Amino acid sequence: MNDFNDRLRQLATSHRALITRKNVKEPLGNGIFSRYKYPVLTNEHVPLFWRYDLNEKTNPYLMERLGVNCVFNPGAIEFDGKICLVARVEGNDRKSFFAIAKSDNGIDGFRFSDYPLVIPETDDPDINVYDMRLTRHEDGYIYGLFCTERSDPSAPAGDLSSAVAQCGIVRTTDMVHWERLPDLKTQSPQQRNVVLHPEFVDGKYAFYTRPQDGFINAGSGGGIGWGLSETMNPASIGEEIIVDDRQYHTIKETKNGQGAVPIKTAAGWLHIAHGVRGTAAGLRYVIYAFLTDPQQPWRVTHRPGGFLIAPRGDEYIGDVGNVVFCNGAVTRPNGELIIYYASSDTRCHAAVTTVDRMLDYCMNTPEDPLRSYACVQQRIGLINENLKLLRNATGILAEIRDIQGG
Ligand code: M1P
Repeated sequence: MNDFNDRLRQLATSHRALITRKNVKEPLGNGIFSRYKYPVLTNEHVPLFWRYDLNEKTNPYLMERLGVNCVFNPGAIEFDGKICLVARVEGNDRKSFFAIAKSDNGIDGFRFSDYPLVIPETDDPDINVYDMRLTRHEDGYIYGLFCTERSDPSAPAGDLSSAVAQCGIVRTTDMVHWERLPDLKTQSPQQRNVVLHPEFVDGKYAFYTRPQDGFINAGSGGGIGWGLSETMNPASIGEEIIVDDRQYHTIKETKNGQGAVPIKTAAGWLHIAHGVRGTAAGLRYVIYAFLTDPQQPWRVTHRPGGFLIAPRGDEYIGDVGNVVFCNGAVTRPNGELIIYYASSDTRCHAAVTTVDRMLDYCMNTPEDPLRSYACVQQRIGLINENLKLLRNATGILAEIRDIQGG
């Protein structure tokens, strides 16, 4: 066998092993959700024929010709009995595009379709597109709202980094053909993390927005916003109100954004979002949850304090470290909820829970009391109740008391 064929065989063997690897649920978890051991999608899941020229004549060294740097921030939806992730695939050239990967169970066996998604451009071509949220709307379409990024025309000469982010919109009925609609119009100079609510509100399309002054900085803006549009083609929001503001010395001090499409439950809309704060090592992105009123989805009813998911272990490492980010979740008919999240802008993971557990989490986890002293009081309340229970306990509860020598 020549070198080319030998290398080809090795590539095929390791790719097959990766795609068919069974995922493993972590043994104990925190009672709220369970992580899975392996990422569900990585750059190595991308088909070999997207990356290599497989013709020995034109690629005798069997080099990667169009490498893929990372696969992250997937939108998620169940379609035709499969869990579909529309992932942000970033080539070695830094441009992102969308590609769909499907799995039967949503935790392993994801395979990309043969081609990436073709997202038509508007008259003002996108330079970069990313982070699609997939909403199955009651009007019958599946909408994909994503970030479209273009260079900032008002940037001073020589500034090749300033950009304008806005919300691009596509829709489909088959997850194959995507119709591009005009970008969402709002009064904010920048928009990212825009999500379409799945139901009409007052007969209008409803959007979660994230108004902000700059490309990176929220400035005087920030917070998860809310606005209505009469139509989707075009979609245009006048006034935006803030549903969930950022707040001093919290996990969402710097900025926050709606993540997955909110999930309708008996107790209200379940939201999974991200919060960002500054640290000496740069920004830290975590995932948090909250609940809004069933009839008034813009009104928060429950705010469990702190983060739901923060980076752990290898998740800290990647192109943009200390980041977990969610823009897709899927509920299954058995009540299971799979939260898809990416770590450090590099790879995609699944965290599995149920809607019931998440409601318990949202409704019974105390709010962030916002001051250290108040946090201590909050914790003393929990300790007091537990010690009362442990005082005359037997069995495993007694064992827990005895571990502390009490
Ligand atoms: O790099 C972290 C994340 O940064 C952005 O999120 P936000 O708009 O809240 O700052 C997005 O570009 C996201 O894709 C990225 O994961």
